[in-house]
Amino acid sequence: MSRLDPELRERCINTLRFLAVDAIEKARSGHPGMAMGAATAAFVVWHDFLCLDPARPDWPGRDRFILSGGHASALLYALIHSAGLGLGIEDLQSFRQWHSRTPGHPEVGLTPGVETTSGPLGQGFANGVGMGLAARMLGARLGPEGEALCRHRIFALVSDGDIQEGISHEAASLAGHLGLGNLVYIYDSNRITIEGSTDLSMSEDVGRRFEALGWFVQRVDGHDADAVHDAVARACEEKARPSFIVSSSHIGYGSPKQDTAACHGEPLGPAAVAETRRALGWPAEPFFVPEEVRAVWRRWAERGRGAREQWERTAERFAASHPELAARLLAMQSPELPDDLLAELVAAVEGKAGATRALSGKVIQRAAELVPALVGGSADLAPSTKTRIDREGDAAAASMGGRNLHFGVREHAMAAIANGIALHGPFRPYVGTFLVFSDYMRPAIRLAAFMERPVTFVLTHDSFFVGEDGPTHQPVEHLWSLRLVPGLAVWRPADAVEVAVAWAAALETDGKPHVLALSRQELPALARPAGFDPRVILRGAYVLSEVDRGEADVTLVGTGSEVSLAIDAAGLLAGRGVRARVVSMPCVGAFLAADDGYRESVLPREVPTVAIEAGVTEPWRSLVGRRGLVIGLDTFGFSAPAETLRQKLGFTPDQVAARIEGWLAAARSGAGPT
Ligand SMILES: Cc1ncc(C[n+]2csc(CCOP(=O)(O)OP(=O)(O)O)c2C)c(N)n1
Ligand SMILES: [Mg+2]
Repeated sequence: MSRLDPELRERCINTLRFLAVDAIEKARSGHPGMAMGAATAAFVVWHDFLCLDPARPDWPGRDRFILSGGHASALLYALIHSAGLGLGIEDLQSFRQWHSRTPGHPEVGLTPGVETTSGPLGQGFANGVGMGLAARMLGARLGPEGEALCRHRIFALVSDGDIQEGISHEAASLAGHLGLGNLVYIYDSNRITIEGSTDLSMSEDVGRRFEALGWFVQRVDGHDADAVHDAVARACEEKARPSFIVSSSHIGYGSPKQDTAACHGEPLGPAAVAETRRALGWPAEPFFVPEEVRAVWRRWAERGRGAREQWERTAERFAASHPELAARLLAMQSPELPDDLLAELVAAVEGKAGATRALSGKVIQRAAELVPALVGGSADLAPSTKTRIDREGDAAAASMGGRNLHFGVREHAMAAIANGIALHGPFRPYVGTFLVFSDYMRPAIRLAAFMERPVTFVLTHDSFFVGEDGPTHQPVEHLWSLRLVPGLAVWRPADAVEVAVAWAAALETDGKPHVLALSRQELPALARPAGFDPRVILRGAYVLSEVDRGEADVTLVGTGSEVSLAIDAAGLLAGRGVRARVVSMPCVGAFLAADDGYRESVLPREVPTVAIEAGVTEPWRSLVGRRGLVIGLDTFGFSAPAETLRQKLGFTPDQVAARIEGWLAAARSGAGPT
């Protein structure tokens, strides 16, 4: 914590401002307004408080800084450059260009010093809550001495848009409830958004709202660096509540466009830039960094290095005095899993029939024993999603040692908080709700995929077989809609063995989120050939029952609850002289990624193919071909008992067999598909 001489400090702040402005001018694209208005607060947070070691940007004890209003990325890149975290001037000069490390919005993994991918407003806010939660949970596991290793803070700079988005309300409510005193959020309240003044759409007192949510709230002039410093210092002192600093600022500070939406999202233009330089007394040379400013940041980096070294000494002492706890910490930090994880999980449930949600619940118990980093919870649905770790307690304000999280009915925030937990490490989070409500989490699921974070989304009640709750609770388009997200593995297991393999895939794959779509209704345990290797399931699809090559009339592909239906229909077809192979396809994406030879062995081109899944049909065309048959549901569902729906919607073995028979006959007569 060290305050600079005011004149030098102003030069540091203006350096950030103009680096951002110049990057945006050169790119002819970007958002100068917030970058200029929030530069003071951002500088004070970084220089006076943020503890980082530029030589070790992944040091686990570092403070985290989140720019939730990711559109102000130029400001973050200017900070990262100044702080020596690994961006050169040439990176700032290629802002927003092809393959640059300075993309339009910050992307974690691409740019050193970027802690999360932000831009979809509100997400970064909620990620920070997940990071704060992870730090507290880790601290609680290390005992009073080890806890000192987890005292880092989560700083976030959030904008009007972040504050307006509902996800921030959810996340703030949970953070207040949990008393996450390690959060220090600065709200850049410039009262301008894209369409103009926030008066157009918002009239509440945001500070009072956060007070009501249990936050420690302060209000400052965001251009008074001393006031910002004092507020952040008080926020850092506050241990029991998250902190929220309403920092009133002027968007586009110092420019002729100050206080107007005109400077929100486009370059100022050369004339306005020149005028701003005159107004703030800044030299004309673009990308100018005064030597004394560089020296300030060098001293800052030294402080960070010292702090990191001290942390490492503490960690060593801790390891010596508490080898067991330290070993536990280490076990969590290295993503090492037991070699036989998959076999262990399979053994936990093999041969059992049941709803796949319930089988998943059993797998979770075993996984929790084998993977200490596994933590999870649901949006108030654990009794339905079966996501509770039975022998473990809760993570709550009073004690963060438990492994069960209660997110409340807050799916948006839950998913983004899980992303934050995964970003922070060392935990492997999972979250649960009904598949139909994945829509409430979709932005965060998408970001988990984009950020390549191993979050597991346990989504139960995966079809119209939900029954009486009716169409509002019956997913139809959701499976395919999730399969369309690049980099997201969507599993819909059919029985106990597939559930176990899906969980193993989720836990064994480090850089990928997984969806497990699970049934509410009971399903039988599938019969498999003797010597069947469950690892085959990892290929996404496999043959469950074969017919001699050249003899097959049709291949039936099922997923989840429709695999046993396919088997029953195949049995009926056999009685009518139709030889059907049956394929289970729990993960379409994994199957599509398999080699051609394997795919051909599972779905031979010359055999007509039928896909059966209780959901929309059209996307299955990519697998069954234009002339293939898809048995699914292209309307919303209905409120009625599941068995009635099975009949009415054509999902009995009889109905399925009859449709396939008719379709094959039509094909033979030339009237239909071949
Ligand atoms: C979820 C989401 N909706 C919309 C946008 C598009 N958008 C970018 S910035 C912004 C609002 C700008 O207001 P504010 O957050 O106050 O930023 P400032 O104008 O002060 O820079 C919007 C609507 C977005 N990035 N994310
Ligand atoms: Mg604003």
